[in-house]
Amino acid sequence: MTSSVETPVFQPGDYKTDLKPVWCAGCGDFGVVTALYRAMAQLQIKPWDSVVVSGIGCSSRLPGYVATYGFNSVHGRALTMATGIKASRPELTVVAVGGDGDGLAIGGNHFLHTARRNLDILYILMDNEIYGLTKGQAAPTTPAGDKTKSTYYGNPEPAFDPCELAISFGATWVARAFSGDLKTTVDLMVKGLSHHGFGFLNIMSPCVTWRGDDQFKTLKAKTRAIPESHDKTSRFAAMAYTRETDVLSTGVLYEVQQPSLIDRLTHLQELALKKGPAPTTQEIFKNFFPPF
Ligand SMILES: Cc1ncc(C[n+]2csc(CCOP(=O)(O)OP(=O)(O)O)c2C)c(N)n1
Ligand code: SF4
Ligand SMILES: [Mg+2]
Repeated sequence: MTSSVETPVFQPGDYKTDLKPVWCAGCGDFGVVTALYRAMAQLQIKPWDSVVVSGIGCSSRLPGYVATYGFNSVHGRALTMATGIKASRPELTVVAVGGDGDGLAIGGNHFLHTARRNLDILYILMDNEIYGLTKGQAAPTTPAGDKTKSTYYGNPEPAFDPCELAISFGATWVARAFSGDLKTTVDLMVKGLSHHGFGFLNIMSPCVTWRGDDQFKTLKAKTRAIPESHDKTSRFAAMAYTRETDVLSTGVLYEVQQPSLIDRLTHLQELALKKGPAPTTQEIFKNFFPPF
């Protein structure tokens, strides 16, 4: 007899909501949400024990399509919401999602600080190199020289690589995918969801409306798997993959084990408890500040 433990309870379709995505036909974000259903089913994540949170943008609509708890919050604040949720309910699986504009422009500051805190959150960035929802303005990942709705004569600003930023600021798991390659995207989501600490998955996800069909074709032609021989624990080796121009290397760039913020806070709490009750405000003032 097969025990119920061996039988998967959740199928990918169980994570779908009744909402029909309003994304344009051919939008890369369809691949991202499909991959998330499959990854969650592979890990048998309980919908009632997980939260998917976002900011604002086409990509940020994703929580509405996933049958977990979810929150489509304020522009650029996906990670602040995720931080609050994880800090107050560490037992939950917390996934933050959104676009390059949301996470790297208005939300850039929060990206850095969430990475350095190493909270146990998976952040999935749907990078289409444009502000899709607001009709095609240049974003921090729009290549220099590209003509967009806001850069008619070509983008004068240099782009940056989000993975480079994540590694620099202390993310402990950093990977890159292409939403047109479903198998690799699912595999990376499973790994990212299983990682302890802040995981960052940058998914190149074409915007067919504001970047045209060429973006899909170009990304597909550039995509290569990171070789097995890559030393994922080396920052130096990982950084080399963030400086590529003609190639888009997909896979895990960087992976190390570090205590998360919750681990560090728990440790401090244990230390404080060992030393007896927490000091009163008067005691703190007496010991640390000059008399007043
Ligand atoms: C405070 C604030 N500023 C600006 C906006 C307008 N706005 C909404 S989404 C967006 C950019 C979306 O781009 P991105 O995050 O890349 O998502 P995409 O639509 O490309 O998936 C902007 C500027 C807003 N909603 N709130
Ligand atoms: S505008 Fe672009 S990012 Fe937005 S739904 Fe359409 S294809 Fe996707
Ligand atoms: Mg975008």
